[in-house]
Amino acid sequence: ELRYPERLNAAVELLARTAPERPAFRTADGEVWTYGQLRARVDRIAHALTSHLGVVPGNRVLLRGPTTPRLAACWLAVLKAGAVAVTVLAQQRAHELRTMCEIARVSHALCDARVADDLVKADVPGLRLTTYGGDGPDDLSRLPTSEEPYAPVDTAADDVALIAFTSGTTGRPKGCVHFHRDLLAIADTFSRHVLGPRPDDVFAGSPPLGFTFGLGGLVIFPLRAGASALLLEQAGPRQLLPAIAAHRVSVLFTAPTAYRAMLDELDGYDITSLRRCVSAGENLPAATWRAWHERTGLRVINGIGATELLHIFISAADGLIRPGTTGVPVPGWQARIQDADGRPLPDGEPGLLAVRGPVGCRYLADPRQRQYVRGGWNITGDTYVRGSDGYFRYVARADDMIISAGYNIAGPEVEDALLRHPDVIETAVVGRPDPTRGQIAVAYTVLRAGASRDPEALRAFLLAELAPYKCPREFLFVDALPRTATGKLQRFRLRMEESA
Ligand code: 3SK
Repeated sequence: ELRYPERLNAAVELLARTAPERPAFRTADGEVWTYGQLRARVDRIAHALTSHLGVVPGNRVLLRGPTTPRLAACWLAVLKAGAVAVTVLAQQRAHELRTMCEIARVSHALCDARVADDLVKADVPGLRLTTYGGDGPDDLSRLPTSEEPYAPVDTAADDVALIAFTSGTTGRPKGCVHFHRDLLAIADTFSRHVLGPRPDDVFAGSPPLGFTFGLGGLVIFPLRAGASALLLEQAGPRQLLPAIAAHRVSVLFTAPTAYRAMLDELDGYDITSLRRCVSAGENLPAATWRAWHERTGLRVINGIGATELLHIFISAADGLIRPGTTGVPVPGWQARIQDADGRPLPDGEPGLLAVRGPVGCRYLADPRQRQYVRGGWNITGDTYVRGSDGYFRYVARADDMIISAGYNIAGPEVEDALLRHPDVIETAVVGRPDPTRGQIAVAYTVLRAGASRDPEALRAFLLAELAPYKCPREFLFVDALPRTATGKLQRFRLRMEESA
């Protein structure tokens, strides 16, 4: 069981232990911030927040910008000042920002000067907006501050430190409230027991800091381990490979689609520095795991996490990995499969994934809390099955099951099979209402450039891989699939097209 002192400030904990000359953050163009420099910058920002901007403990401070050391320093300063960081994505637009500011009752914002326009346009009543990295009169760099060490606010372990938003794949955003101790708990469970970071590790990856997958993987885990992180403003598959090679990245956090896309670009890059590859955000198809392993010799650590629970709670590493499964509950977490009434189901039967552990879901003033937390378990909305070996295998999001002529078809299983076809880059299989069968399966597919758009070839391929009832009745070829700003597939958009 994790035990933390009653008084705890997560930023102090993350910054205090590492020697000042050690590197903390790096950038693509070679800038290095040591722990000593990071501490000094955090303290300067914290002074400006409290003495000049009037931030007091408990105030909610919106943070928005591309992934940079400055953004990470602002996040740490907000926590050190006892305020609450409200993290959003740089891609979110004025209307979404206004909604999130209203939900979280944001009083102040620190925003990268390059993306401040949307926040200005959001016109949030009473919001005190300060930019960073710019040269306007309201930029942090212009505010009076102090070079003295900042005396951190003596927060309680269960004072609120973070409000992270999730819209899932649809719907009004939900603000998830997390405590100071939660921020350390994710490092002391998944990172410590599954990842096993070392002080000389260099972390990097694609998820932004406004997504808790990125906040954990690129700030909390490296700092907790005294390691460093390469913070990339552009972190698509095309930028990741040269960055890994140039900066000798050893721990990579990205999503299944990026692993698949990087496979096509690997030639010419030395990625032998990598020792850990983490995949989350979406289910990792076994075909992608195998292809990456064959080409690189690396065994991807698959994981399922949620903004509600901050980070990954089921996973496995090294020899414990079983491709095609997500893994087992991370030490400190429990998981089970249950039916819609909360009754546990036997191994081998698919049902709702229920988890509990050191971090729990607390939506800010949202009735959907009652659906997510039931009988002390967090119900993530995923359908899983647990094997007799205790491994959890993803079936589908609970609403991604297609029921066709009485057969249950899990879209992700068909997608996994399609991804084994050499011409398929990405695919999503969804249900279309059908007068005789209830629903039929339809496959939206992105093919490699130059591949022929031949539905019969895909059908013949699938019939050799799957039971015939699982084979989509229709194949549609598209240039891209709809995704959220954090890269999650938006099946509901395809379903809407299908029922229109
Ligand atoms: O939403 C997710 O899929 C996720 C995965 C890993 C860690 C954190 C999150 C939110």
